[in-house]
Amino acid sequence: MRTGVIKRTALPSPVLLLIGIVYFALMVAIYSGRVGTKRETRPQETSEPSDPSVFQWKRPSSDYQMPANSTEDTETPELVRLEGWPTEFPADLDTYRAGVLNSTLLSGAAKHRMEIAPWVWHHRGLADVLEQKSLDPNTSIDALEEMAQKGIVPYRGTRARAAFVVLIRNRELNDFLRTMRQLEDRFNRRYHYPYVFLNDEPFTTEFMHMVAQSTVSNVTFGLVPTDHWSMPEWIDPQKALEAREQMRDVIYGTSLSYRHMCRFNSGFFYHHPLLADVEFYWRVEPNVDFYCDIPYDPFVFMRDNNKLYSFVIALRELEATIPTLWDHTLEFMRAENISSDLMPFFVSRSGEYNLCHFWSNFEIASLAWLRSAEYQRYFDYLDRLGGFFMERWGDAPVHSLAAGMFLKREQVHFFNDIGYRHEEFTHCPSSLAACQCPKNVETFDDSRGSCLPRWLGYEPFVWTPNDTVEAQRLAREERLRASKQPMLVNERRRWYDFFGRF
Ligand SMILES: Nc1nc2c(ncn2[C@@H]2O[C@H](COP(=O)(O)OP(=O)(O)O)[C@@H](O)[C@H]2O)c(=O)[nH]1
Ligand SMILES: [Mg+2]
Repeated sequence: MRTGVIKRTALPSPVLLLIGIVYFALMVAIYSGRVGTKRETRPQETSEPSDPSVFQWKRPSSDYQMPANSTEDTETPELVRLEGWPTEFPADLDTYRAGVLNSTLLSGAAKHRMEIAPWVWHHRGLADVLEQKSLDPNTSIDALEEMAQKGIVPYRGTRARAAFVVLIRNRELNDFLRTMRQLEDRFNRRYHYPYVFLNDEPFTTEFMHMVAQSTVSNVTFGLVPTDHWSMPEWIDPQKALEAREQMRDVIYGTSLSYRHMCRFNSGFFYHHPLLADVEFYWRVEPNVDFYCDIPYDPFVFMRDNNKLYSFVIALRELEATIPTLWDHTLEFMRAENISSDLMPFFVSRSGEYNLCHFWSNFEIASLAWLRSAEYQRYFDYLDRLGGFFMERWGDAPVHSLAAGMFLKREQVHFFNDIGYRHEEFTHCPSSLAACQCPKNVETFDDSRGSCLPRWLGYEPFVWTPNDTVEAQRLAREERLRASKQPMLVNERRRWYDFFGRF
């Protein structure tokens, strides 16, 4: 051994010096990207290891660990506070939250923001970082080179102020990652629109890391404010429980959380503080499929063509979930003197709601529309009636009937070219080369229960306040007659007639 050491140290010093210089020059060349492909491509902002202590003390502990064999590309994504949001909180977050909720100094949006702030986390995606750098002449070549190496498509258009909005539970992570992969591959890898994730419970670290790792777009994680996810004081919890018990045979009939979800999607999500700057949203659910390439920007399409609402699947609602929704909607239309050229799409000859609705698990729509005074009045009216809890009103028929009242036919768009599956219902235009429709799966378009043929053949004509009065008259007559409708519907209607309101 000793011999070897002596041999090495015995090399003539000019040779050592030369090797040193060559090695140094080679390393400089590699790291500055002039030689080979092994360049350090991660930008300064994300190459700094995040400080796990900053992150972990503020959230419930999780036993999740990033995989031990994490490579440079799968390093723990950095989660940071959103700009302009509070950054420091007391250690006891439950007490903090209760304090905010009890505060009489705060109200509305400011209160929601304060309440959820400790659970709001943001990950700045690499696409955003590099896009920013590519705009600066000093860094643009490096940024574009890095994008090319990492397969990040540079975006040079004018994006809409838009985001994907995902209401989701932690346990649905894997189902969402599948969906997200498809959404990225089919569309967002070229556009890098941000994602906003919402949950009635805090997101786990695992959820946030895995999601942030699965896209180069920006992602933000939030919490639903308490008063957007609780029973209002005018609902009697005991009566609501009994109502749920009565709906045992209806899908999600006994679920309280499902009702919170439907009410949140009907009347609150568009007020969430994380969506304050967003103009168009694309609602995405876990475990849905996207089958077609989307080579254009649907948000920009909506914006530039004055579209306010869109769908891919339209079908009939289960009547047992909305026994009195139509009666109340007619009442609202009468009170508001509504005329509309879209409402006839939703009404049968006998003046009844034909149960058609746009399936809201896919939705690209305008938040400004949902925030409009008229939409809000409709939601508030429905909410006071209690049907989100006493029946099981879904956000889909609520959005659809609102569209029927407040939108024109041409403001609603059918995205025929977006191949999509939710549960067992699929819309996939096999005629489009950009689509990979699954074998042996029928597109729902022409099936029984689909409202698409009606939509395609619908020629707008104006629904007037007189039509509302006539529909109410017909509804009263119909109810006096022995009805063939499901028992639950009749029972509910009797209940409604008896109590007037819940
Ligand atoms: N955070 C949270 N999300 C929910 C809850 N219930 C439903 N969701 C989400 O709301 C959406 C609709 O729920 P889903 O179970 O798919 O209902 P369906 O599409 O009507 O069958 C999905 O994105 C779910 O992840 C809940 O209790 N908490
Ligand atoms: Mg679903």
